Amino acid sequence: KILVTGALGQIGSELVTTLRERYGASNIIGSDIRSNQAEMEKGPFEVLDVTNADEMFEIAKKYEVDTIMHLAALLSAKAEAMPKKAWDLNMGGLVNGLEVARELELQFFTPSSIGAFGPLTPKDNTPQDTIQRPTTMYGVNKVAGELLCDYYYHRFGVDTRGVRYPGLISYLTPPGGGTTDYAVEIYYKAIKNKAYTSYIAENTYMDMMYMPDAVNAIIQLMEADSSRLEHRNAFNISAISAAPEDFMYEIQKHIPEFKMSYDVDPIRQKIAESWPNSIDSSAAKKEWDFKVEYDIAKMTKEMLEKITAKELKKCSLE
Ligand code: VAH
Repeated sequence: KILVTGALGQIGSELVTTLRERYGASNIIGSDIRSNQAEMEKGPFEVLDVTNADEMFEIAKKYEVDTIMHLAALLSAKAEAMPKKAWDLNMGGLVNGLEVARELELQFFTPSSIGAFGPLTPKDNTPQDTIQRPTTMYGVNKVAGELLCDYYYHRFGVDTRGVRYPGLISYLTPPGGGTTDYAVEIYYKAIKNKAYTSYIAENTYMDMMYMPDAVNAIIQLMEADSSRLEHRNAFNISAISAAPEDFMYEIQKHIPEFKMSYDVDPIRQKIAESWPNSIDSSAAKKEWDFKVEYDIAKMTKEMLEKITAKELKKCSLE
């Protein structure tokens, strides 16, 4: 049985759906800071503030879970706007989850991010093992989180595993407060307005991944044979290295009249420039057969189709 925190978030919502399909709805306990009627009808769901250790322990015990997938966190741009709150939630929630996993002997997953790298990190084909001196609160949280998860593995034997996610793109739940969110907004705006004004400058490369590949990576990693893992927290994984104009070209293949303009947000641009242009996923491929199904062309086709269908459904319901 798996407890997912942040189950209403960008990753959590698609992860819970996939886990319910794979392991049975009754074995997946969704949780988030707020309740959600629709979610509660699909399977077990609990309101959980991850900064409350006792609450998390009680829920894990009540459902006799054997795994925690901890996704509740503030993303990079929001964390930069409220750094102390980000520290309290991102680090407080993580250490609570690790303590519950230690006490109840649970397997534990939490994502890191390409945000765990900083300006001194080699930017192209960033290695699995390299310097990590991020200059954002989010990045500080992610590096500290990686070290904390490795500590709980080496010190207490907790089976902790993680991946460094690139920017994630999904049509189900939009991201909240990330730097890579432009890569999601652009699809919605392409359909709605046939135009998009990017807050990230052209020629700014970041790693990206379609959400189905991101969710499959968690399942692949968590089911991997532990004896094969030389690394644990956290594996570099990526699928696509792209700049805003790459999305424009792909979208124009489907919407030729699509227009792109730029109005750069200095805060998120600065964050983006401190991150890698492309990262090396070879350790994940070698140690747990990481693979991806979606490149930017296949992702774009599916995103436009799924969002169009979603918008049409919404209109018919109105
Ligand atoms: C963010 N989407 O923008 C997240 C992610 C690599 C980016 O960490 O903060």
